Amino acid sequence: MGKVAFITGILGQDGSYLADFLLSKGYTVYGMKRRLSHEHENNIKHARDQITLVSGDLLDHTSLIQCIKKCQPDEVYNLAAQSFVPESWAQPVYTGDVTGLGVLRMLEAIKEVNPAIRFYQASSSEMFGKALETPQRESTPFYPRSPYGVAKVYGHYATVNHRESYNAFACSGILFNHESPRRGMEFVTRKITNQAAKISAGMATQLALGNLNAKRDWGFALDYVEAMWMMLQQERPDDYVVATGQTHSVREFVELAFKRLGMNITWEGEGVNERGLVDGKAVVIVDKKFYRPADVEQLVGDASKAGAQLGWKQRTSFPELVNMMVDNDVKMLKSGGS
Ligand code: NDP
Ligand code: GDR
Repeated sequence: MGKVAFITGILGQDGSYLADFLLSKGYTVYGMKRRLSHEHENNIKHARDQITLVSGDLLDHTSLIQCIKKCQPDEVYNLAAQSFVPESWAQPVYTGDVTGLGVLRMLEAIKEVNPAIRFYQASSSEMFGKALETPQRESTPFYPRSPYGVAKVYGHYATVNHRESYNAFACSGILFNHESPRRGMEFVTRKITNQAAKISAGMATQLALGNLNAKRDWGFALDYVEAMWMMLQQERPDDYVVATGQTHSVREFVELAFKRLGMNITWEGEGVNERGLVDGKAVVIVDKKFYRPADVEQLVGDASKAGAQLGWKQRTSFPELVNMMVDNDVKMLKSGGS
């Protein structure tokens, strides 16, 4: 008999790729979906008939118990979160409740219904924040810089604590930024590729961004969901960093995206006055409103533990990722999407 997986956050970027990956491994896949005023099942529409959606919310402990009872999973992947960092300053308590306490609610639901279930927690490089060493590894101390990062640290330690207190098979995957054509439009990579595609098609004239100097370790989401699965197939539960080991600035991402569209950017000015020019016209501008109260300036991960113990490796390079996202947005615009 194939295994059963229950994925929270299945309609998001990672949840949808993980569902594809687990279906290809013969899993029965259940996903949790909260009640929203608008349906948005775009990311899973190609596999919709193979996935069973159940109703629940990380804010509602009872709903989690009911979900676990209904699906009887072998593995739970907790990918749901309020995951957009800037929103966590606008809604700090809500973010703490969903992204932090929500993890504990799920762990407690599993303990109550079936403690043998294997659990994956979607932890984040944002926990390293103002990084205390470079590159960041499993032993690097945390220094979160946003209410989101603080909530993820809570979720991480709740996971570790259930492992140490109750012998739970609970793993925390500390994943660095990973992107894809399914990335939400508000995150910087997708915002860039989508707007660049529009500019190239004559449907927009400018791209407004915040901190161009921020550097991230960007990988491809499909490569990363494999690491989540690998963690739950080990003999013993543990925590792992998943990253590419390379870091690039937002500015570099912009340059590559426009280059893919045949536009070469040159830069002039500094800080909020910096502009990216194509043929003398400012196509990239800086807008203060996209600056954060406290930013994470640079992240770069050391995934050697995941490489040595899980056999995980990155398959998609940074330029391949940028090109894939740009090409997808060009195609989407041509077919009438936005
Ligand atoms: P997305 O924002 O694309 O997906 C998050 C999902 O969580 C959404 O489908 C959302 O549902 C769901 N969700 C939000 N609030 C609740 C709630 N109260 N109850 C139930 N579901 C809820 O995130 P990603 O796929 O990019 O990331 C997956 C996880 O990994 C997140 O926890 C994120 O914080 C973490 N992470 C992501 C990284 C990345 O680079 N992508 C890196 C490191 C960690 P709805 O569709 O209804 O809004
Ligand atoms: P991040 O991703 O905060 O790292 O969190 P995001 O793409 O939002 O920002 C990355 C960096 O780009 C800078 N930036 C901008 N960001 C956005 N969103 N919009 C802009 O216009 C803009 N201009 C510059 C930001 O200042 C930042 O430094 C993501 C999420 O997926 C989290 O859930 C996850 O935990 C981490 O990655 C790892």
